[in-house]
Amino acid sequence: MPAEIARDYLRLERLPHILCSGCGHGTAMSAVLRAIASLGWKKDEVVVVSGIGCASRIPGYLDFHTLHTTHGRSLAFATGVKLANPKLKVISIMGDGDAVAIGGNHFIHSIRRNLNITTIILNNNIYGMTGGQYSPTTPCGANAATSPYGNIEPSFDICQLSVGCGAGYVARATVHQPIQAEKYIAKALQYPGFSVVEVVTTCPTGYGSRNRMNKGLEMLKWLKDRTVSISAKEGMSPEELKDKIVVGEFIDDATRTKNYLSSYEADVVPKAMAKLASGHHDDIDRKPRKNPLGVRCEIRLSGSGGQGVKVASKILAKAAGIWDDCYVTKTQLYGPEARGGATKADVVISEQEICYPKARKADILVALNQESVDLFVPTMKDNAVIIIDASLADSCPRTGSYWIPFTKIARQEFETPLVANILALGALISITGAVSEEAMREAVKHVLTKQTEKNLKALERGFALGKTAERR
Ligand SMILES: Cc1ncc(C[n+]2csc(CCOP(=O)(O)OP(=O)(O)O)c2C)c(N)n1
Ligand code: SF4
Repeated sequence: MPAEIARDYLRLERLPHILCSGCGHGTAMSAVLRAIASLGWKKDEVVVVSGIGCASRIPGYLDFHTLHTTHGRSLAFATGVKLANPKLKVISIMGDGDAVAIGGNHFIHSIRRNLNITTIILNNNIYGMTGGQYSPTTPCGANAATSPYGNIEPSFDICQLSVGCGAGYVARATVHQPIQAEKYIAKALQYPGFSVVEVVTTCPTGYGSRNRMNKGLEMLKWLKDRTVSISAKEGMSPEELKDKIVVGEFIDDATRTKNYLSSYEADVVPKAMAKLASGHHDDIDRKPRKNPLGVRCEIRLSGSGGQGVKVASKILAKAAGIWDDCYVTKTQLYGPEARGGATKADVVISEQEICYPKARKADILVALNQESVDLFVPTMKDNAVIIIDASLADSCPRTGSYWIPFTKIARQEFETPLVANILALGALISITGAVSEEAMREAVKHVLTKQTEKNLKALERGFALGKTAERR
């Protein structure tokens, strides 16, 4: 690769690379870089995405925006990037296992959507990184770690698969012909829809060593001997074509410009805007309860794991959605946070369809311990209603909060701290009116099928606490 391309486009500090001696992936990477350089693209406008595998390590060496994601999911991430910012030039580099085994479904459906993404598949006919298991492109009869007596499955033809799925630009080259690979990649990068370039490459470690080709050079010769061009293929019989690698452009159809984004702009956006303008946001005849806090009300419940934050959020969401007939979403933490420290659950209640399900800057915060006060109060709206368990917290950066000793009252009056969450819910409702009291009673009965009477009592007590709560 020319020195200036290496200097400009490689993360030199990441070298030496992890690829084995004789691995063809480096040759393929150089072809990608030369193709990008030939187009004069700025580094900041290029995003290279990969999954997992030796091929997928390549973006780590490239000085663009790069994403190293999960095995087979490269195109899911690439789709997200493209939808979020269609101006970016999105390239997905994958191995054959990544693209057409575990990621096969993503591959065919990405082709169907036809977003402007260039997919470069480094096909070494094997799972290289994990030790040479056979992949969907391992030739029938070839040896692999998982087919020591020869692979008995027929192999996928990635290019035929792509054409069959409707891709508009599909080409194949090998690392024995890197200039041809570069040319196809450059064309694919400029193609206005989903494009696929398969670069057949060498893996002396995982594939060659099991098939009498220990060295990269032997594998290159093997590629050379098996390669035929599309034009040469025409005059060949099926027997002559057996085990051959057909290289060339399988389709180059620039008329396939309709894609998910253009259809979304043309067909979905005008209809959605018209619906919004008409003020009619739903086909169902809903009559959501009017929320005193506004059309969209965001509530964050927080505390430590074990304080019943999630159960409380479930009750609140069900009350609003089922009995108050509102639109509602509930999201919560599931991670290690939920088992200790501060945990949270967000409930969004709205009179209209909810586009974004999490609290951005919540209107109401219930904080059942000091850690959640410290963490979440700074994230709240300026005039948010803040309700704090005064038994487990003693300071708050904002004045005007409601301080009620839920846990202490729960212990004293109900002989268990476990109803503190229900007391807090009751107080939240009588202070804010975010959900009707009737709806809350129904939701408590529905969710808490054990100790229902005790919990209903706690809810009523919570209503009363809210009515007399002090602010400080
Ligand atoms: C969900 C999941 N399953 C399996 C693996 C193990 N794994 C890592 S790489 C790989 C195969 C990679 O093969 P390929 O995509 O052909 O790339 P290569 O290494 O040959 O370049 C597998 C099975 C994983 N990381 N994640
Ligand atoms: S295992 Fe194969 S694909 Fe992976 S680096 Fe080594 S030669 Fe390349």
